[in-house]
Amino acid sequence: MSDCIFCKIANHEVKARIAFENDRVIAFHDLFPAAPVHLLIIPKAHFSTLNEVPAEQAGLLGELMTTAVQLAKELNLAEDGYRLVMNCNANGGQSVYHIHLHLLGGRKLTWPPG
Ligand code: DGP
Repeated sequence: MSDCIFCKIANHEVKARIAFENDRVIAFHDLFPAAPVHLLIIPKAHFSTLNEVPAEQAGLLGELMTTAVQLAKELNLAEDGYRLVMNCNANGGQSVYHIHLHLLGGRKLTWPPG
């Protein structure tokens, strides 16, 4: 998607603080962090929302999750805890239409979110 900011980050056309990358997934620091640690883990392939991800891509969704857990461990969030969130469409609070898993940690997070 030529006009997608997260595709541009995945293609290294737009700068981001990258925490992890492989052929399928890239993780980078959120520009507007909502917690002391706030990373976004995205697939390099473009899917606008979770609704567009076919069942055959369940493995890719799983890799977003396992990447987030690995990063949480590396950043010493695992023991105290952290939150993984994926927002979908307007009511879910999605603002960037390229799926992304938020990894939030480093402070006590309230529940439910607003
Ligand atoms: P969501 O509301 O779930 O769609 O979250 C989108 C997140 O993306 C939000 O926390 C801010 C972040 N974000 C938006 N634009 C950029 C950007 O250009 N770079 C980075 N690193 N993060 C961005």
